[in-house]
Amino acid sequence: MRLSILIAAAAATVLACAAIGTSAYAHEFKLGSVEIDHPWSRATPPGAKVGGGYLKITNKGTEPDRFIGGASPAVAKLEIHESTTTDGVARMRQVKDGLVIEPGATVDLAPGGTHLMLVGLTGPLKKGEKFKATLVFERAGSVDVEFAVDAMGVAAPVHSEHGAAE
Ligand SMILES: [Cu+2]
Repeated sequence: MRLSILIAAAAATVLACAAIGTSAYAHEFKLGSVEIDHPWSRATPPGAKVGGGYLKITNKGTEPDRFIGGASPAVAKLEIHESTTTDGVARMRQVKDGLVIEPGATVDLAPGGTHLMLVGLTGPLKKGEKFKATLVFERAGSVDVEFAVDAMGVAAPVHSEHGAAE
């Protein structure tokens, strides 16, 4: 069981490397029936201790999976956060049980909504840089991805392979 997860993770890494090889931002990762599109983040001001991580996760399988978190050398902790607005006050809270992704569903972690919280940045995130992270799913296992850092404050990823000449 553990070995098969390792093999799957290795295969996913190779796939991801092949994708990165074709274009700086051809940016998609796959692990079993889970597809991860565009992990990205925003540049942070000097001294900032937190940042946001954004991505789309699609479950192409026939069973629900659960995104339970991850880790990155760029931060002390990666937490899944949910944004809510109560009485006009925006708050975030940690999603401790993870996010269920139903078969065929895509979960969009984006600014202003559910997101990954990068807690305890080891240094500022700079536009144009990338950082590695491992994302963990209950069924699919662990997948290594790279987050691309976009400009400070952008609402959506500027980089995209969609619409690029191929
Ligand atoms: Cu948050």
